Amino acid sequence: MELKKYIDRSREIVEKRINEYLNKKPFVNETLKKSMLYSINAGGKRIRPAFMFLTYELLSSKDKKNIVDAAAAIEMIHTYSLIHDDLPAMDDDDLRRGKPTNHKIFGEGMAILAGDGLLTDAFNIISSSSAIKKNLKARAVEILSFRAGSSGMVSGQALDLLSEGKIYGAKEKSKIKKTLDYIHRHKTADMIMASCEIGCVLSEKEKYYKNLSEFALNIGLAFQVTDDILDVIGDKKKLGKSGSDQKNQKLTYVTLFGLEKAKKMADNFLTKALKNIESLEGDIEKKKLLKELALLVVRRDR
Ligand code: GRG
Repeated sequence: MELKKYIDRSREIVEKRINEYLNKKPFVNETLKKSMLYSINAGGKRIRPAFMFLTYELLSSKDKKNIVDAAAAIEMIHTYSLIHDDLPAMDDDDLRRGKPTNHKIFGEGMAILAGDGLLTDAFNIISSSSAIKKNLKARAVEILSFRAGSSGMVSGQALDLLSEGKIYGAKEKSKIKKTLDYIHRHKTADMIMASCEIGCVLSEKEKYYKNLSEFALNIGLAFQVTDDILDVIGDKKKLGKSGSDQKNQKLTYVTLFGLEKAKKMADNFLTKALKNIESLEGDIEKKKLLKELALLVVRRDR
């Protein structure tokens, strides 16, 4: 199977499941529901569900549909993080996925609540899943809450916020690099790690957990360096966002090392990631697709 087809199919089943879940829920407030659905249906790449599904199908002979509630949960948390990231108190962006950001349409208060709703409902969709075994659901929730929480994605975002506009002296380069590594590791890589880790746990092949966790860490780092590069040289139309790193005086690999070195760094992370899964035994076709997806992370244009 071709990778594009695989991603399209993954996107289709995850979007269907989230819409079905939110449409079935009793909502007293239609505006809140509209605001949540607006960002869910704004057209994300759905890379995290694809990583989760491929990890699962590489290690298990079962179909990805069995874990759709877990993939939906990861995308709901990812979408919440983008809604909050775009708020005036954070990156203050007007465009996301080529459309006005959530707060531009629904106002700041409703955008905060839409994010809160998606974050909390993510844990509900997974813990109430009838398709996933009880003990595996508990493991998945443990991983997801750890990676998304205050030692995970939120801690990366917090350090990112604290580093904005800081002026560093020439001698501080190694300290800045450490700060930047921490930000990328948590703000971006943690959710990709959760995707592969949960895919592995649900396949019940925990012996590969470490390999997949390290693979996803390297992919996450490659993903964020590529994001920093695209923020500078990417086609804003294709990206669907305005590129706000410079405006926000963001600390990025490009501002710290320059474009060429940043590109080499992304390639190095990719090489490390591919090594992490070299020895994995499983479905050969899915392994090939997982490697292609890893490559797409650094070769993408949006
Ligand atoms: C707790 C108030 C509060 C906010 C938390 C944690 C957080 C907000 C934000 C972090 C989210 C963030 C901006 C991470 C960077 C990762 C990144 C490059 C996201 C873009 O991911 P893509 O390219 O997006 O996969 P699409 O639109 O394709 O889904």
